[in-house]
Amino acid sequence: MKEKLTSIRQEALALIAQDGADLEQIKIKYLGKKGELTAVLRGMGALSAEERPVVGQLANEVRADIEAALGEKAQQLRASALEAQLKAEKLDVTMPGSSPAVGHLHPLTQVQRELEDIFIGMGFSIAEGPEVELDYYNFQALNIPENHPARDTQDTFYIAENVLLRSQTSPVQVRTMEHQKPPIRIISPGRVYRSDALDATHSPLFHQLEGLVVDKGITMGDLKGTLEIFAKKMFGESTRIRFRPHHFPFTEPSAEVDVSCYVCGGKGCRLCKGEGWIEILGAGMVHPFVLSNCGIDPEEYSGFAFGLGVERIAMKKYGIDDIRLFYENDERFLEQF
Ligand code: 2NM
Repeated sequence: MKEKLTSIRQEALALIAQDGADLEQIKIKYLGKKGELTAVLRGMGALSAEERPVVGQLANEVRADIEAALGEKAQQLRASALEAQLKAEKLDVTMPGSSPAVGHLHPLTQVQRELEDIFIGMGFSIAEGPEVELDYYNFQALNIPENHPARDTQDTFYIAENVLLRSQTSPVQVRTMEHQKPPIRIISPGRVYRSDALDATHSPLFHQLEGLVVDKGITMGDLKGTLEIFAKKMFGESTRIRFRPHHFPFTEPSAEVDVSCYVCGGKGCRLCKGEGWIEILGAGMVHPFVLSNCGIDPEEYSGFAFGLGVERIAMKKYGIDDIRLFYENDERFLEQF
C-alpha cells in the first residue's frame, strides 16, 4: 500500500508539472470522491493496527503534497496569463498620435472675409438683407423700370409676379438708404442669383460684395481713392487701377475698374491675357434718381457705389479656371486652400 501511495504521488506530481496540465481533472482523478487516493484510504480497513497509522500518515502527506503542487501550479498559470495579457495590451505612450483632421473655411468664405476686413478697416459696416426680394428693390428703385434692357442681362428666378431672387445685393443698399440718414458707409456681401446656365464662368448662384458711400460732397475722387486703397490691400502695394467708361442704370457716370496685373505688373502675361490689366469691379456715382427714390435729396447729398463678384476675385487670386469647382464640395479641391 505504501508503494501504491508513493507511485500515486509521483504520477500526480508529474502530471501537474506538465505544460497545459488540466488541474481540475487531475484533482478529480486523485483527490476526488472516486479518486485513486480515496480508493487507497477506503482499503485501509484491511490493514493491521500497527500499519494503519503509518499508512494513514503517508496518505495525508501524499494528499498534502498533491494539493500543494496543484496550488502552486495554479498560481503559476495565473501569473503567466496575466503576463501575457499585459504584454498584449502594452501601450507605448511615446508613439506619435494620429491627429484629427481639421477643416477650414471654404475658399469663397475666406476671400469674402478678406474683402470684408479691408473695407471694415476703411470704416465701412456690413449690411445684410433678404435674398428673396421684391421687384421694386431689385429693379425699380435702382432705375431699372419694367422693359428696361438691364432686366435681360440680370434675368433671375421669380417666386411670384413681383417677388424674385435678388440678382445683385444693391437692394440691401436701397433698404439701408430708405431708413438711414447719411453719412452712409456700407458693404453688402451675399448670395445673388441669375438665370444663367452653369458653365466654367457662370453660375445661377454666386456671391457679390457691393459698397455704398453717401454723404455731403462725395465725389468721383473719393471713389477712385477708396478703390485704389482696396486694390493695393487686396493685390499688393504696387497695384494701380484704371477706370473705363461704362453704363449702369443705377450710377452716372459709371465705370468698369481694372487692376494692373499682379502677376506681370502690367507687361502682359497668361493671367491677364496679354492685357496687363484685369477687370475686377463695376462702380460709379449713385444716380440722382436712385437717391431720391430712397428719400435722399440729390441736391444735398451725393454718393458712390461699386460691386464685385467674390467668385471672380477668388478665381483670379488662386488661378482657378472653372467656377463649378467652388460648388462641388470635392475635398481634393477644397483642401488646397
Ligand atoms: C455695381 C456697379 C456699380 C451699385 C449701386 C448701388 C446703389 F444701390 F447704390 F444704387 N449699389 N450698388 C453698383 C454700382 C453696383 O456692381 C457691379
